[in-house]
Amino acid sequence: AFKAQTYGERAQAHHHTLVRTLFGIMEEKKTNLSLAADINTKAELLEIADKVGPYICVLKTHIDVIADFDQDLVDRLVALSKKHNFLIFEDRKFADIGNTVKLQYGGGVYKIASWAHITNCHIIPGEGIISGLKEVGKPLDRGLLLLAEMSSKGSLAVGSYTDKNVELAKKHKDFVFGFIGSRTFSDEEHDFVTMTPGVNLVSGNDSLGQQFRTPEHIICENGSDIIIVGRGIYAQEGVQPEELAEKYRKAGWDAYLKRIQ
Ligand code: 5IU
Repeated sequence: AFKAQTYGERAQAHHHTLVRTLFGIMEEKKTNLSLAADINTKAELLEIADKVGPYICVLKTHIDVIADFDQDLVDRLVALSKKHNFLIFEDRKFADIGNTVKLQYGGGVYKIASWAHITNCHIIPGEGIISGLKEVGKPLDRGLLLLAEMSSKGSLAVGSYTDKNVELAKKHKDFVFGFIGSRTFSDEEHDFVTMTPGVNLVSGNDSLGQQFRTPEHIICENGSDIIIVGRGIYAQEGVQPEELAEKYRKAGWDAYLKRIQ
């Protein structure tokens, strides 16, 4: 049912503050595109975030790959998120016990909870990881995605493990708002957001197990909500990233319009 509803309709009915904001941005900017910025210097990350910002709803970061990370980078990313109206998703993939992830999420060098609207975790340690992250993130109106599936070849996140993610998300829906996965996991009562990595205009694989599917397949057929695109946008020789971002924005949005028809 949620598959056929507009992002705007779902925003109005949703209990989670972050989802209302996210769907609102998507409607306003007509985009379900997230940039996966696996970039390793501060200057280059800021440059691409500023150029591609108008076309995306979410900027996905791996903050620990930035060689010259400092607090100023975070301050400027937050300023860009306000300038262009996008959310920041630190793809941290927490995987430790509740007490440890609290420290990793709230403190350390990166202080992720202070600037990332969204983060994610594996449920391999059990429910305590969600409870730990929630203690830090919920008071700040942050949101958590569970890694229900992965896009890489041979992923072990399948079957009953995927189902367990959905079960825990329902139990913690005051903080968990969705999944990383390849399709929708919503049912009649629960409206979850799915974000899908491994997206390219041409399906295929890279040499390290990544498997690419098209926006049409992911959004229209599988009912996912947001496409996450990295190298399709920033790794094409001779083509500006903003030009490619607009191409992916349009492909994702057209697939969504076809879905809600
Ligand atoms: N990513 C995946 N697959 C997954 C998960 C995360 O590719 O299952 I969870 C990340 C890795 C990278 C981005 O940051 O998404 C994909 O970038 P490319 O479009 O360049 O493959």
